[in-house]
Amino acid sequence: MIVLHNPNVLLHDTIELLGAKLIPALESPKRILAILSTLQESEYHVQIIDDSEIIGNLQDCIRTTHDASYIDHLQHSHDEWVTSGSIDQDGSILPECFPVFSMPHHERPDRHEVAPPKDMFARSSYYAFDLSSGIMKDTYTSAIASAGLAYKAASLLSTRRDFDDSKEEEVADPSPAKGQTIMCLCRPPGHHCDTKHAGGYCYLNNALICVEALLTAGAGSRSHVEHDDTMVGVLDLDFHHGNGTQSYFYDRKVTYASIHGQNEYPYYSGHASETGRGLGKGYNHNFPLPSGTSVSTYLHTLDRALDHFEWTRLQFLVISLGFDTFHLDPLGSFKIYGEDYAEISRRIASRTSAYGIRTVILLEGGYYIAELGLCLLSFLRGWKTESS
Ligand code: SP5
Ligand code: ZN
Repeated sequence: MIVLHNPNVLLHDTIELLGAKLIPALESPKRILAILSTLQESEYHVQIIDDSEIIGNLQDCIRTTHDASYIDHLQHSHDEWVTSGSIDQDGSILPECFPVFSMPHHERPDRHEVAPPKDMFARSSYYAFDLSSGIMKDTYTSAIASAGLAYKAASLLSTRRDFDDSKEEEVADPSPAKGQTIMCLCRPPGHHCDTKHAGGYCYLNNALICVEALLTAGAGSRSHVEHDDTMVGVLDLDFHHGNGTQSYFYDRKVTYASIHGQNEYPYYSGHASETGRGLGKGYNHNFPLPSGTSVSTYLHTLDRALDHFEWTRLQFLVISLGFDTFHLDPLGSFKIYGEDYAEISRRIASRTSAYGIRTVILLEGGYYIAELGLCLLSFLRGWKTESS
């Protein structure tokens, strides 16, 4: 298991409206600092990634997963607000007026066809869906660094030479023993944002970027492998449903399975009846669980979720991993304890190692900072007992 970090992820530090209070966002740099300090005392080495050497390819990949005008908004809106005197350099932009239309249904424009408003203040809500995605001066830099970790992991795993110096390279079926795993200490997280809306502390969807990078590399580097969506799957274990990831793959054969709090944020998605559409019908699997869910129910549900992946076709698994399922998390309501993450991890790794699946783990949420590092370490250790 390799752990990747980029110090630029620490720069983004903003505010949110939570429970009618405008507060420093719970999704803060302290989360990663806490994880790094726990890992420093552990047997795990953290590899520092500099995104300058991958930036061109990363930006191409981000343009396939996100709208160009949205990326431009993330990159330049803060400067624009500062230049016009609307905000201080150390301030954060929050949305103002969401595009909800006051006309009968048949006259209502499609949400995706509405042009961005000319008004600078209005654009902040055109490109967001809630008030927990403030934009400060370094938001774009951190979002790129976070996405860069996901992209780097994908390129390391698809260049099998980096890990495997045996002659396996030309063999069609990877040896089960060669399933490699990379954990990315991503921040900001990604699974709530879609192609053009920030929200839920997310700006660029790291899982989408990782999957697209894996699909492109898988198709490009090994000619006998078709660009086939079924070779990649996403398992989402954050407490909140990954609405952005689900919507992106909804009509594609990329398997998406999510276990999350029922009737919780982001409120309008995550129902078990959402199973995919068109080509993607049957590839989307939601497992909403009630408040107070214990680890035994959770593990039983995890086994059911894992049954939905076509393990013999799959080559890569991307895990959106949130520790907001922890019993003390301020945004979660499950009863999962630190040591339980080792068992959760072990159950996943027993499948990925049996089938030689290369895995990328992306950090999503988790806000109980005092034990965040221990939760993650427990997950890493559980993985190790199963995979090596
Ligand atoms: C990546 C991730 O975990 N994002 C989660 C963002 C959730 N933000 C909104 C949570 C709303 C909870 N409402 C309770 C308010 C009163 N305490
Ligand atoms: Zn979450």
